Amino acid sequence: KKIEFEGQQPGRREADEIEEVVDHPGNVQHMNQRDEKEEALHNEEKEQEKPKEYGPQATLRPGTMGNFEPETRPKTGPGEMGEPVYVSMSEKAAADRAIREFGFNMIASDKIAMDRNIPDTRPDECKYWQYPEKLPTASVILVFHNEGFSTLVRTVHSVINTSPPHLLREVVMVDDFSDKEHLQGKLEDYLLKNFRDQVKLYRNSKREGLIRTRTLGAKYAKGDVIVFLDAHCECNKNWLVPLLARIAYDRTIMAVPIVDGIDWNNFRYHSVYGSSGDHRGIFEWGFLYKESKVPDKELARREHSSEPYRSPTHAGGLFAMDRKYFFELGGYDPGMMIWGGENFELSFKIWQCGGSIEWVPCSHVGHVYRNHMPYGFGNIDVKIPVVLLNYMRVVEVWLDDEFKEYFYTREPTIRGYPIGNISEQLEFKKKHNCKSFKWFMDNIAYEIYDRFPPPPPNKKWGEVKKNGRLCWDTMGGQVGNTVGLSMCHHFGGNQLFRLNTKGQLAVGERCIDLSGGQPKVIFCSVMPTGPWDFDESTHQVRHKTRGQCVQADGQNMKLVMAACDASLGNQKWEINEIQTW
Ligand code: LR7
Ligand code: MN
Repeated sequence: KKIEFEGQQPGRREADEIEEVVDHPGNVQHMNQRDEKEEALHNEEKEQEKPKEYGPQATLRPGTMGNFEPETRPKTGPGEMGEPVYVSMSEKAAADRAIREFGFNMIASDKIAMDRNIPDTRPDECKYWQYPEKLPTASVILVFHNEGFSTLVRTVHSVINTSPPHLLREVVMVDDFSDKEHLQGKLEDYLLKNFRDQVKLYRNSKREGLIRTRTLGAKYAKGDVIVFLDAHCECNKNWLVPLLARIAYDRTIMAVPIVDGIDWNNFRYHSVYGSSGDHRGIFEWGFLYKESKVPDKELARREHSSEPYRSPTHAGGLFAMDRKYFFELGGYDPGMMIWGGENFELSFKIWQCGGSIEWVPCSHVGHVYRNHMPYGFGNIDVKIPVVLLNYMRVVEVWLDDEFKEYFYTREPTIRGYPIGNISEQLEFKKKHNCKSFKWFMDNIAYEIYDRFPPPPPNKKWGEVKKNGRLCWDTMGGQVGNTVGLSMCHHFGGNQLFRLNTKGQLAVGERCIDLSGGQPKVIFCSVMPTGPWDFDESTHQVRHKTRGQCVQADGQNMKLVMAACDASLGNQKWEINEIQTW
């Protein structure tokens, strides 16, 4: 059985979050409606920091143009100006096949020109920033595994069309052991014919995963700055220069473009948050990546809304960094595998060891969010989800003990799993006198305290079962689902319930409370939910404010609420801790 790891499939990482914001192309959570007032209060308590100026190299001069703003030649054709492209009825079957194979509708992509125009999603002000003439050169690195042809190659065209030639040293492509026919000779011929030596193609001789492959790409690169992009991106006007300008100003800045959305089905290009960005990267305690509104305190450091702002973390795929600085930090932890968590490793390392991360509103790049992750992770001998292994390495190296505990409260089944050697990482941290995670939380990622309050310890956790074989199950875990009964699978996931000392009942990052008289999946709120209680002597699960107990409706594989009666067999539950490895 394939273990579906809650929320972690790429492009789907926030799919269950859609309820919070309907029109969200990027599947990234919006949290701007949450308690702004509480946040303002919190910020007032923090001492005001001195604003750091945008940098002596850049000035805003209304009426003049920026550095690389070639005129857009209007074109007609499918997908021009980022318009959606639809397939015909007769193409539908092929489109469905492509979606299964690549996570994108390649039939739609194939209709779109390699050099299509996309709408300029930047704030207007961006046209008037003057950037320095002398900037570091960039190597743009694209790592790929079994990507579709036109989406991959369109990324290359787009990078080259939108970058000033004297600043783009090269495009470095690294094939992570793809086995698709169209990525073999056909790709080589295409690159050679269209780009000659401007694009360099390297191939791994075994599957390395995106994390190690990126480090390899950085080793091959010759530019002063490395810029990573996913292999399905389209770059917007003058995206590169504002990133390089930040690194020229301070080489320990990781500069991150604002990520626009490109639809996996019709390739519509659109901005996710509006032009000025105004969201930044954070996380919850299970390390699901989240984006939320930039705190006012951070915005107040700037003079113009088109200026960069600091962010605790980044999504992972798109950023620019001084190449030597990347290696001074040790690159990515080579013990991390295939996919996931590397964004946190690099973010924490940068912040805690003296650097910073900035999101740059004048740099916009579109990314195709997949419908699902189409590839497997190859043959690796890991008994917990690979992503969790990666998180554990990050947690064990970069978090202080109190914060580590929040992670294991959220993921209790993996405690103690052997994660391999991390002595080099710990050594690095010591040698470079890196700051504590608490410093990072208090000074950089402080909104997380309000957004995702540290979880109280678990009082009881595990499968909730009856007769040894029927288990409570959130049936996919989406908010609004009623909790039902299904055969126990012992993999945790949607059958893993946690009752904490405050009486909250949680599954993954979600909570369970009564709604319409039934136990349902809800968004955990800062307000206490439940409270629930487990009676160790009668084995009943009680909702304390309702005064009712959870009862099995075995016929219908449902849970119902009923008057508590300890003599009833269908109100007796076992809660057993499980180890998934
Ligand atoms: O084994 C692999 N080897 C690879 O070379 C698996 C993937 N890859 C390549 C792949 O072809 C692609 O070019 O690595 C790149 C990223 O893989 P995706 O596109 O499948 O990942 P994603 O976009 O779903 O996931 C996000 O999280 C990942 C966690 O490890 C990476 O950091 C991705 O770069 C990251 N993508 C973004 O940040 C895009 C924008 C925001 C979002 C969400
Ligand atoms: Mn991607």
